[in-house]
Amino acid sequence: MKVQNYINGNYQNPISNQWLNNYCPANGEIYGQTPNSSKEDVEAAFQVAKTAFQKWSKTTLEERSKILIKIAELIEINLDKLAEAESEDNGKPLSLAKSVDIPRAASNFRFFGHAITQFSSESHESSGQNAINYTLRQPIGVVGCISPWNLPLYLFTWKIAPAIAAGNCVVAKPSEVTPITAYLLGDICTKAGLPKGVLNIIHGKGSTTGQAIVEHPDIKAISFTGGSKTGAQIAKIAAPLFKKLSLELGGKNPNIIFADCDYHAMLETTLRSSFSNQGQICLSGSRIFIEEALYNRFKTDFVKKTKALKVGHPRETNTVIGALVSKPHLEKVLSNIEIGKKEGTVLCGGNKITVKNYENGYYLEPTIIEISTNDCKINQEEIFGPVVTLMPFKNENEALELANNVTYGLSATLWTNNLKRTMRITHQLKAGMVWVNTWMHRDLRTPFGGVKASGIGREGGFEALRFFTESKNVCIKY
Ligand code: TXE
Repeated sequence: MKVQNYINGNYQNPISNQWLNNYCPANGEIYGQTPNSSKEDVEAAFQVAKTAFQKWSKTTLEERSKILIKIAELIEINLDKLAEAESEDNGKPLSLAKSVDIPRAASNFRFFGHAITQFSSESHESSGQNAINYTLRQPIGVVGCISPWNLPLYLFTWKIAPAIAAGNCVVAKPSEVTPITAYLLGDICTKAGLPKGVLNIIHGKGSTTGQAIVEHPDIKAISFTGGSKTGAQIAKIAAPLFKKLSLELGGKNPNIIFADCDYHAMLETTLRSSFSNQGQICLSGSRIFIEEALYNRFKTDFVKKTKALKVGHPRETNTVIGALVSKPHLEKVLSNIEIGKKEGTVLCGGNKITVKNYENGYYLEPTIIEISTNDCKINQEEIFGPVVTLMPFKNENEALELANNVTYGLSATLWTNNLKRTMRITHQLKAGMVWVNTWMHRDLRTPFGGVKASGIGREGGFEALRFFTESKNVCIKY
């Protein structure tokens, strides 16, 4: 499959005719090409977006809402095709793409299609001074959206939908590792009646295409999801250009388990929070801390259940763990496991798997490593694969210290039935999102984002609409 850029409602080749190979993680074969777009392509996209903005920013909220909801419907109609494309491109189980990734991409458009009709701004009467202030929230202009490979269409649309709902025009770049569903989205937007130039999808490497979007002086806001190092680099470029920035970066999330929790619900959910999507979710609970009294029971059951998880071709219906996204990523995860072998004890997994008929695919056993200190590389750096650590704790204070002692602060999960403890711990956890007795339970109205090295800014709900608008206070004396 040859991916093309989507500019002004048309598919086209990159101006420089530079291409990247696209690999299928399930079998390691090249199955297509993707543009490696240059500054010139980004400029072409910017120019049409700028023109489209004149009209799009003035459309009624109902009109925007209608188009966004139509895009959601077309994503749902094309669910099978999009899920198959996502699974082939990313290596994730087809069942996961069908039940999570693609439905969520549709929800993103439907949610922001509705949210924009409910978005309001403030008014402040200066009492006794005969003046009233009201806040105008106006679209920014042309904005940039850059997304990663782990949840390709899901995260791409999570940015694009609020950006266009708020009246902006967009230059968007999906990950060059997983470009296919973003490519297919262009056609869906055309069919839904999205005016030309409102959304432009440019493909290519981060260091070429992505950087050109960030460096563009007139793209005034960047919404980015990806690694913390990349986020830091983007922030460096954007700061002197005074761009608005939303950075959703990595995580090294603690999963704190107390002995008084609902054991079976915790065990099943912990399996998911550890290994869903091959552990390639920024919200994965990769550091598992267990109260001493429960430690041995949990360790035995968790290892047994993990060993039973079926690793296989993403299309097979009994596959729970598919292929990792790329060869370099598989190698990165394996090298972290090697470090883990020195820092702790591998309780299960740790090896590359050869799946019959797909010998060159990027398969890896789900891996559990037991550690005795939090101050080790595998508990401090994001691995972003099916690898978790186990460590016991003695009491609440120690659990909190272990959880917070890390440079990241995206999310945390707490398992307990003690209400007072819940309140104490949730207040003290240094994370942007905390789940209690659940994991990745999402409500699209809630703020999404992290603290510390996990980024700045919040996405989700009205937070996203605030990010994609500039507020202007108007003070009227009467
Ligand atoms: O991400 P990158 P990579 C973490 C995870 C992973 C590591 C590296 O630990 O192992 O990051 O993954 C674009 N200017 N996460 O290398 O490079 C890039 O093309 C502008 C966590 O794949 O950050 C892609 O579209 N853009 C994470 C996007 O940024 C640039 C999800 C993300 O790629 C750019 C993915 C630049 N200079 C990885 N360099 C999460 N939090 O969900 C790259 N890009």
